[in-house]
Amino acid sequence: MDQLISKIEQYKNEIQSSTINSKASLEEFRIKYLGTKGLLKSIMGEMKSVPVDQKKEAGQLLNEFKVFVESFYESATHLVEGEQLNEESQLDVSLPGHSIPIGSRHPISIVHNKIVSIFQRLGFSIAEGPEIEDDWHNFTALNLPENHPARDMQDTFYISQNPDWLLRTHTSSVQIREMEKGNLPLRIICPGRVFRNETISARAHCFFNQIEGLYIAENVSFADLKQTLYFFVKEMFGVDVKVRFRPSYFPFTEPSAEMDISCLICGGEGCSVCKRTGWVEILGCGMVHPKVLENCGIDSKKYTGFAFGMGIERITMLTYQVKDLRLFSENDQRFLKQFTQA
Ligand code: 2U9
Repeated sequence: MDQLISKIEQYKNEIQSSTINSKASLEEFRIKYLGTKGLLKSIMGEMKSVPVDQKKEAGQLLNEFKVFVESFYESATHLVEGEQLNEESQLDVSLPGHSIPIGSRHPISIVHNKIVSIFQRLGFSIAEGPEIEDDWHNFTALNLPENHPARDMQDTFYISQNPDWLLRTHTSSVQIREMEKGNLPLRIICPGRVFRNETISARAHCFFNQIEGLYIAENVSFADLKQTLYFFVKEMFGVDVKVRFRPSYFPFTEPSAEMDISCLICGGEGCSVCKRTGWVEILGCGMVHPKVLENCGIDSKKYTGFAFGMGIERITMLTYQVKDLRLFSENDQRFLKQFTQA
């Protein structure tokens, strides 16, 4: 009996100090203690040689030992299976996390944001309006004569259900809507997408983005227009860039002008971008035509105003030397990821 007790103690110590950390060592343990030729079976066999008066006590000890071995095996199995699971899912909580790739801003958005923030600093607020317009807001109110080529089906997308509806050809229509509200003085910029019925090429597209500006108050002069645009050019392109105005014609402004800046590529020396002239055109502008003011119910004797308009794609192409306008709407990652917010 004493021999049996000391054997059980010895096995218990052995089991407690054993390390089971793999499927192989778990199986080794099972065979050694719980297998058909295992130690549990053989120690149970020793009951035969225990004297009758001690059989009860020996039976209890052996049963306890059996429960001990089996529960040890069970816990070891859970442990090994848990580790196996971690290995399979390759979960290592000490590793640094996966970085989530962040996109980059579209070049048109970068330039748009920069232009908008410059005019906001001058006190202009943003106004928006519908992309589907009526003839009045897009053409008639802007003093575009009945026979003007812009009204032609060749140049404008009309909505087939209603001959009065069209896709706006400029954001001037938004400014007409703001002027009609009658809250003067008015100082707004209108960024937005506009549509023209053009054959798509490297230089033309059927839609593009514009920013137009409008300032209406008492005593607004052409000098105010020039100073506003000088400030814009210095902030946008830097203090060394030169500016010139050329007389022009638009039905909605009188007098009208186009503004050039010295070429950003060659600095005015002459290159392929400026077609060897040293100058590139960036916007059109002028004093709002009195007829346009009157069309919106504004007294043109009391109020005057200036307006300007520019294409964002054109400015973006000049800034980043993009040679093909189509790249802006093709969503090619190789093109888009090159632009960083300056
Ligand atoms: C109102 C009155 C006048 C906005 C103006 C231009 C000149 C101009 C073009 C630049 C390139 C359009 O994107 S583009 O093709 N724009 O040259 N825009 S004056 O004049 C207005 C606007 C609204 C009520």
